[in-house]
Amino acid sequence: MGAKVPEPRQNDPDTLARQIVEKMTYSICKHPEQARKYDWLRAVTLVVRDRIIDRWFASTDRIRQSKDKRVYYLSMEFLIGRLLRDAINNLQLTGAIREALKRYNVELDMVELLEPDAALGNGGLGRLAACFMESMASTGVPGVGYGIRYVHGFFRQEIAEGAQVELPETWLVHGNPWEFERRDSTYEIGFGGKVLTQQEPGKPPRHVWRPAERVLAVAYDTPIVGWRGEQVNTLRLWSAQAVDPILLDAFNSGDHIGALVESNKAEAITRVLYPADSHQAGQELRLRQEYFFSAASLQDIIRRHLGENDSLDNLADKVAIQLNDTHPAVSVAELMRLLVDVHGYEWGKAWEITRATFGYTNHTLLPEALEHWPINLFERLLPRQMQIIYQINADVIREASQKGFDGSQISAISLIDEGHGRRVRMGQLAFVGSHAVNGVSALHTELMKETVFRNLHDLYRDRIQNKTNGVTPRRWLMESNPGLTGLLTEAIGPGFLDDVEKLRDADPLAGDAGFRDRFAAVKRANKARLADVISDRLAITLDPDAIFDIQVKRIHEYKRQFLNIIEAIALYNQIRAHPEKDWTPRVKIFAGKAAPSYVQAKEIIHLANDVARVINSDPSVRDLLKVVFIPNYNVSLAEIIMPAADLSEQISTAGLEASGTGNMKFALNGALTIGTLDGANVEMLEHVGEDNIFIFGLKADEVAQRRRETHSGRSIIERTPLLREAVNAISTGVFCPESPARYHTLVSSLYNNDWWMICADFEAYWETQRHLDELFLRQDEWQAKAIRNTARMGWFSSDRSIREYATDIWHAGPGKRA
Ligand code: 26W
Repeated sequence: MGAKVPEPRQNDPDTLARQIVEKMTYSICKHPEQARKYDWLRAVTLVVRDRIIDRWFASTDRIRQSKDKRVYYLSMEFLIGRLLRDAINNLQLTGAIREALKRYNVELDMVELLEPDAALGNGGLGRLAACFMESMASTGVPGVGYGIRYVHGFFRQEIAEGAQVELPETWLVHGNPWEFERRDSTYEIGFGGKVLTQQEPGKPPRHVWRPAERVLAVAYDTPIVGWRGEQVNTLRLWSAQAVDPILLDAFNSGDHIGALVESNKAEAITRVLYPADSHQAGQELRLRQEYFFSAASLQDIIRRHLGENDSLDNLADKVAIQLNDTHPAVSVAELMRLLVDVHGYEWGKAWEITRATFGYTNHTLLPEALEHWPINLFERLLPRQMQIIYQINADVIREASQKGFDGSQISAISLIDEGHGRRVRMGQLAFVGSHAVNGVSALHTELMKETVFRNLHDLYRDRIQNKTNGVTPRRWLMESNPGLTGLLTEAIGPGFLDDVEKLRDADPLAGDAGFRDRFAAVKRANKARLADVISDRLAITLDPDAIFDIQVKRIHEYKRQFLNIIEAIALYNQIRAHPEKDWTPRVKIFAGKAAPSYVQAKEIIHLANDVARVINSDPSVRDLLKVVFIPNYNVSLAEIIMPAADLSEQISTAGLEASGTGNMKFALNGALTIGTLDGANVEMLEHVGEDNIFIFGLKADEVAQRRRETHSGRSIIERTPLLREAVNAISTGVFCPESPARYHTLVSSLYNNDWWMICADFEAYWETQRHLDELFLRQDEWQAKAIRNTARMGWFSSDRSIREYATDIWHAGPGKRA
């Protein structure tokens, strides 16, 4: 029976003000006069939440009654950030709540900033999942996100004497008003034990897994509000709990600590997010996390399906499951186990259902980031799933040999890597278990076909397709840049709020001097806002009229923050050597976290801070150059940074950045891009046009070629004075006189193999930067290009990405009603 849809609540400031005070009184138990700022946050959140709940019920009912196909997005990470502003914006309550709070002398912006970030992700992959959740709700796709409710999200970064220090993150300490615990959606998850095989004559053997350990998965639901509140979807995160919270026998015999061992072990599964996005951790706990959330999600999906359907025969008609990288890939084996062992399906039929249900998105080609698990660990933890993987593998290998694949091709296809102490290859498992496999930009998808999945692509020619990433324009334009949103609304009308591709209407305004001035004024205000944040946090004063040249993202060698720092040093040297020249004032801003175990990445952070200290305190620079490293980069900081950039650094070694999404956020907010032909930069070039983006350096095939030729940086350093002087300055301790050998390893990597092509690309990068210096002095031209970037970035909305997934992979969503 459908719940009655409640009367819409009044959204005028009077009603909102009254309700906020009501919450303050009866839910928080404070008199408004005694209320502290966190009480206001809570009261406003509760008022907004009530409105969301009404719509959430309505959406859930509508989807259930329509019997439409549902989409389940399985992801180890959801980097959602704050939710209040997103909810208020999408419900279009911003003005009314601001007004309501003013009556109590409270600023909405202040209140919004008190909310902790939900940092349940590392970087690109997790943030993409968050944009996709918002876009599914906004485009009317009935989507549920499944993930892990980490008690500690991504670590907090501090910089102490220039170096990264990791501190635990504790987003849940003050409670989380956005989540609802669902005790009635609790499942048992098994680990270890053995597999019993029952053989009846004339029948295939039956397998029963008897796990040695059991853990409970408890659901926590968070509403995800779509644009204009028309649909509210669910993000369901799993939390681990012990089946027996206290071992009574142990407790009664006086072993009070021992009585808690089991619950500690169980709860450890969802305690902390692994902070590495480039190296496989390879730890047992990580595999436990992966299986835990996959198995819980599948049980939940099947239970819901069987509540509405007679059998699992039509699972793939009603359910699409997207695997966000290989982290949930064990789901392929688990669904096979559920279908065959638990629901009695014949193997071939089960495989057909499984493949038709899953889709797999690949987000990286870096060999060190591809997941593979030692067979003995896998077998010990998941014995039945291991048997199933062997059987899937046998089928795949048989098919390949029948099609004439040779030994080396078959060993590349195999789900088992025989080379490195026998391992399960999760990429191969996800690939063969899915009907569609996608890359996240056009270039990345082509490289997938040529590299990691070359042989599987030969075997299954139609399986790989491209789905270029996108970002949600609600968070990354409307909410983070209200100034620009207001200006655009005045200039081209509000149509772009519903269809961001209508930003195109602003394109001709690049030729309108008045509009250029207003566009520049918005940018300047955003730069001043960022300068204030930097002044508060770091006591560094910035000139908002300098070029704000920004690189914010995870710190990784392939992303080449090191190249950017070397260029800063070369510029520093030139400014001092040629004080007579007309240098364009520039501020180089960095932010990002390094994986705690990634030594080189941490050295790069240290170097950025060392260089900043020396340059910023050198009077001979006369403020023509400043270098800033902002600690603790996260979603909320990104919301302040993206609108404040003149220049966006997207300078990865070509062929290595799968897509990038920061590149899109910057350009949407009117930054010009300096970048390589990598990831989605390639498509950004096609959309904004070559006059409006600044591409330099080796292309992906040239990088691959040079690597085959054992290219070295030494000869380039020796013949390039600018580079040589900069590198010498680092290696002689100019930036760290207290410890001159600090960057020895970093520098020798340049001389030896220059694996990341920093030396190879230095000159092209330097020249492009100097060209940009000149361009910035011609503000009319610069602003015209910036406007064209904003106007032409509409295609990079995650609404477009989601519509493509819905049409080509999921066969679900509006227009695809079953
Ligand atoms: C197993 C350790 C591990 C953890 C996370 C390996 C790899 C990952 C992620 C796949 C890394 C990641 O976030 N990749 C990024 O995904 C973004 C969204 O598609 C892309 O825009 C980035 O280019 C890509 O680096």
